[in-house]
Amino acid sequence: MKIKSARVIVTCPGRNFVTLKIEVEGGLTGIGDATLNGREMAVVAYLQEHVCPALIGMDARRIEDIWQFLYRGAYWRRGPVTIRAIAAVDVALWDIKAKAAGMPLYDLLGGKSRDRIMVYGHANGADIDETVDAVGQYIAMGYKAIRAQTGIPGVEKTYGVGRGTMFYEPADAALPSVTGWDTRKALNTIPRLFERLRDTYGFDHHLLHDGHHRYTPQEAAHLGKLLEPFQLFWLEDCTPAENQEAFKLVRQHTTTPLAVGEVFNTIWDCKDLIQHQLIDYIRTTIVGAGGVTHLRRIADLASLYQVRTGCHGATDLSPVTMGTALHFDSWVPNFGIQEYMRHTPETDAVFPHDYRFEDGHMIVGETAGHGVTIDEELAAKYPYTPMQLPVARLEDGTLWNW
Ligand code: EZ4
Ligand code: CO
Repeated sequence: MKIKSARVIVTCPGRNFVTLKIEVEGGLTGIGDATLNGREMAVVAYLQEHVCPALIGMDARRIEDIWQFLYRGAYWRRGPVTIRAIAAVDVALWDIKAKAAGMPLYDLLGGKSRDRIMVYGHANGADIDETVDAVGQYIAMGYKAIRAQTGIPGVEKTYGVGRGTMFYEPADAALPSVTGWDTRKALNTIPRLFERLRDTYGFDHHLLHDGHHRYTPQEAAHLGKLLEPFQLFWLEDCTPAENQEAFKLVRQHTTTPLAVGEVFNTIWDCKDLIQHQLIDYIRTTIVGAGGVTHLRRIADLASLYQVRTGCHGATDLSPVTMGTALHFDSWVPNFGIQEYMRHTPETDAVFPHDYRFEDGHMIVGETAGHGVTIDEELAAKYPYTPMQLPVARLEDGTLWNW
């Protein structure tokens, strides 16, 4: 089963997506997501210049060997650009293998461990009142788990607050826009938000919050402690994890469950966090961690320490990543939850798929492969549009973590 062609497709149905399409002799095709929000064309060049030419003639059945060839063979290991290019190849090859076997991908992985996938949606508002209303709307839509982010008085364009409630897109301008941050004001607001949410809706739903790397370890520990009475499902990215040891300080002060990993690339980024039981959920997903082949390795390590999965699922992960993640989620024994931000109707039309939302859960499709395709004619109608993520600055102008 020799690889005949490998092509990159860039499309912008409201936001940019990079997709790799691989065709093998005999005509089977598979696709993989290679989108890196705000840095899309770096992955396009990496694939077109350095990866696609080397794939031609390789045996598409040898997924593990091709993974090792692209990872070890590059000599320059890791990094978000490299790992997304590898993920795209890996997912396209799993798609082809599953199609050739006539099976949905989850069956190739070992079969389903569950019938449906619990997801969490994103509720947000300009202030606490609006956010409380937004959470109510998600409960009405059937969600069992909801992430809540609110505007913070005195903070310009707080992270996580959309300009409309449906389709929040942080990458909003050709050059990075400037947003604000103030930890004192956040610590004054976020616990009050969750107090209101529990007073209003009780304790039946899972509530989540994303700190988006803004707090120091001590501040994160303090926030975790303040949030304990409201029993969060998790507090995400409470502090940057480049120094994995930073989580020791947070962990020893709070029982609020901790999640991290949407910016991690490989098992090495989460090794200490998992081994020392400093986290409860690992957030890496298919496109961010080298595809099915490598994410499976991370999940197996995590399972030794009762750490569960919580795959990243923001709108900058294309429907190809969502579909593949749902197959992974169906199989993985130590599943925790799946993030689900709805894509726009334009994006859904460019990427026809067989998964669906029902009663707070996603239902994985039964089509052979990962169940997501691309309508190339439609994709061509939405040319690449430069968009970058914002930056964050403190009130005195200091650049902070966005
Ligand atoms: O800001 O994926 O938990 N979800 C998130 C996301 C990230 C975006 C960045 O591209 O933090 O919304
Ligand atoms: Co996040």
